[in-house]
Amino acid sequence: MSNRTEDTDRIYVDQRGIIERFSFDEQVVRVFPDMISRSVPGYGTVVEMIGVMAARYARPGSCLYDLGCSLGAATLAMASLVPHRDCRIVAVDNSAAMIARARQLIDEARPSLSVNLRQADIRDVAFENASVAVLNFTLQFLPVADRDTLIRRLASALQPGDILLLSEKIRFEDPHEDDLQQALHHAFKRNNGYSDMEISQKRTALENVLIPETLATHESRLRAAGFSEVHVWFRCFNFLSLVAIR
Ligand code: GEK
Repeated sequence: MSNRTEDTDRIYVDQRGIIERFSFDEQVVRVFPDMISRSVPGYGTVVEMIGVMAARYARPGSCLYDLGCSLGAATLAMASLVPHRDCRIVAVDNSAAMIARARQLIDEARPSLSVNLRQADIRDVAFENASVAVLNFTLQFLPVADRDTLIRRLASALQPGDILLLSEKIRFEDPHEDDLQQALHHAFKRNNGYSDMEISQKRTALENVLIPETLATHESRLRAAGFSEVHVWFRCFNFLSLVAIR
């Protein structure tokens, strides 16, 4: 359990009459590292391995895209492990509060690769000279109708042998397994100090904001877009991470 510091996520501790749609505002940004590590099983491992995989697949002189970068955790993992100093990272998030805080953290970290931080919607970004694209728990926040287009645009920006790293919360076709995996995820959150009320209020706030799809849907979208291989390299309960090779 983490200490009760001012950076601890207590957003849903008190019972609320009305629960507003979840948004990545200043209140969330302030507690984000604590929130995501207590809510997403394996988050630290996933971020670290994004660095490891980017180091293996990044082509010299190319761009690495961190899409929905939040505070730049994946950006910093890639910057510290990718050996080609002429690679550039483009890190994009549409939350002004996230980008402002990410800028401070990235300045403080003084990464050895150049980082271009942009406040933009990832649906509007033109991908140029890409060899690695990261969607680390971001695609799940796009309207389902917009997901095929983004994945197709990424596939056509990447060259054969390049990679897309896609991490998502997923749902399961079988209702029994879906209930079970959700219950296990909630047990993980309770073990990290969230109360049943916090878990349930956050869940309500995320309804129709975070829309999970099945692994089969992700796999078929990636293949239809032109990725030749799709591998699950990490999974814990209803969270997984895929590497898709162009
Ligand atoms: C990490 N990748 O720490 N355009 C740009 N950004 C968006 C969009 C969009 N359309 N929709 C949502 N976001 C990070 C964690 S968090 C995951 C990613 C989570 C951004 C949103 O503002 C938020 O910062 C991020 O996607 C999702 O490795 O909180 O579960």
